[in-house]
Amino acid sequence: MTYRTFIVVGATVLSLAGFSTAQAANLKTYLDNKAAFLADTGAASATGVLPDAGRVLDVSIDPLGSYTLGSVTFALTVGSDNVAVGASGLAIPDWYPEGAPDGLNDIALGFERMQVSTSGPVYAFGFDFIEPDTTIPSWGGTPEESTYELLLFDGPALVGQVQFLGTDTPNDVNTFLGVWSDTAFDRVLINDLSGNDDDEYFGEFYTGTAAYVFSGITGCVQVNGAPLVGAKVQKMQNGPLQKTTTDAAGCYGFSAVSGKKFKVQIQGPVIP
Ligand SMILES: [Ca+2]
Ligand SMILES: [Ca+2]
Ligand SMILES: [Ca+2]
Ligand SMILES: [Ca+2]
Repeated sequence: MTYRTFIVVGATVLSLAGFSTAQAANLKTYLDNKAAFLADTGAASATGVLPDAGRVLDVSIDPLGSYTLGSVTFALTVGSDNVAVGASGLAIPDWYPEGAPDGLNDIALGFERMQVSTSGPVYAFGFDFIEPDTTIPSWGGTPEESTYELLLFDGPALVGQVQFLGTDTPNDVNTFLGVWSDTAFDRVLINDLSGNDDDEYFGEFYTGTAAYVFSGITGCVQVNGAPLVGAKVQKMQNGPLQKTTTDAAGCYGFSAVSGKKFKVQIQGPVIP
């Protein structure tokens, strides 16, 4: 391994042979802070108050089906099996004993994986959420800490991804997960990475169209088309050296960049 040096000026990256780079979305995440999300982003409810619609998506009936509520459309993805909005017509009278997350109807899934598309480009996306542990209903499966991943897409292009660790999300109380991006997106894949069908419940979804303004720098690195994962990255500028590593998508980020000229070094293999 050797250090290949990328000179970065503003958002322009001069890449070397064998390496390619891309600008990743700069993201700000919100966990258990809905008030700040709404205040910062200007987002509003996209779904409105959830209706009591019952099972709206079922892989055994129509794997390609969709369900539109307000300005968002829900669809199944690989690994999904069903989505219910409220419990009307289903054998179980209510999903969550407390009527959470908002005291009204909630959204429940078999395996917690689905796609949520927006009616146009958005920059802010979030939802009411509850992860039951001691309060899980009898039909909710065996509770465990479930880590959630949100993949933000602009059409076919993945523009950003965030994770909310199950150990970070508070249990048994109403909470909120949200993300604010400086890059527009129009659909989000929500994945419970545990692969467990233990229930988490969703409330209203919120979207906003004001872009996040980020003062730092991020980038993604590929080597011969594959993400460069776990590579050491350091940023040199006036002040202390900042270090990080690339994530599973080959992306890295530094905050608090002052001025426009700095140098980013990424450790990667020598390309023959
Ligand atoms: Ca869980
Ligand atoms: Ca949790
Ligand atoms: Ca789950
Ligand atoms: Ca479930």
